[in-house]
Amino acid sequence: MSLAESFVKTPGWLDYYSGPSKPRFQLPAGAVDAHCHVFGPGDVFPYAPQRKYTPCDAPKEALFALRDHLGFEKNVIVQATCHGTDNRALLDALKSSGGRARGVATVSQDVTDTELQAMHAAGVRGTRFNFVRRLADFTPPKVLADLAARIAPLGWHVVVYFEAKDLPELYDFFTQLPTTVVVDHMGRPDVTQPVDGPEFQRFVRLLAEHPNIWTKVSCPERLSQSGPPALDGEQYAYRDVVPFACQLVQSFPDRVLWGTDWPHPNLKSHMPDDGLLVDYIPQIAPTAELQRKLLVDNPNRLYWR
Ligand code: 0GY
Repeated sequence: MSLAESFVKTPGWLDYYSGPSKPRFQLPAGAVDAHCHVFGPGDVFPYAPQRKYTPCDAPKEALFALRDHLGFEKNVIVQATCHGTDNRALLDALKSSGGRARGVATVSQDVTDTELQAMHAAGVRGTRFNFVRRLADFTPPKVLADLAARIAPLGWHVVVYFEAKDLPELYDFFTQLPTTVVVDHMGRPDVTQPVDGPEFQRFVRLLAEHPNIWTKVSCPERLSQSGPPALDGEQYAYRDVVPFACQLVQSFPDRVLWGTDWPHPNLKSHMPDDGLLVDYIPQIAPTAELQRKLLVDNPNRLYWR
């Protein structure tokens, strides 16, 4: 039996949308998809034994084809938990991108300085700390703080992923990190709560009081409760998420990033049409200036300087 046959997708797994539409929104020149992943292929880059899910393969060729179809110039590829701390699929994608991809790796405390330098040479510019319990096992904060201190001299930043309900206990840890900190998916707010309510305003305060903290205003398809989904030509998808992202884009225009999150791991209800996801962007960044900052200036400053 080949390795490929030994990976069986998690039951109920939704594969990425095939044949996405061409966006109506024309991305500005130099736009970066600043949050996406590669998965496998499993027979070349096996999934990690400690993974919490087994995805469909989503190789670099498919990611780069989507980049070109949607009109992005570049990608920031984020190590997904299904590959654990084995960054080979990520590094391979970076090396084949012709300089058009940068990466965010996941590293353990055993990583050597030589390995960190090799990752930097391949295009890695950050490491990700994952606090979402369904995705990753607990790592003691001291271990993470030590890692942050080691990557800081490389000019890397820390990407953090957590659920809004866990922010109070993580707040002090985040604010003491010595690097730029990028929060995935707006800190995953509960969008049935008011945008000016205490939960989301805690997150707004985190950014307002800490100029080194950025956020990705991505993943409406994951956060939305009432849709409508980015399917069937819908031009105003995920309306319930728009006020949350709008507030962040308006308040912190120089510290926001956007990405497709392709191939959208672990979605349960539907798989978005990535072309329509791009059409969501003008709802949250309504002017050309905000769009340029979100899609071009900010990611280039963080990843290609
Ligand atoms: C995302 C979100 C998810 C998964 C991962 O690394 C991952 O496995 O990030 C999720 O399941 O919410 O950003 O892709």
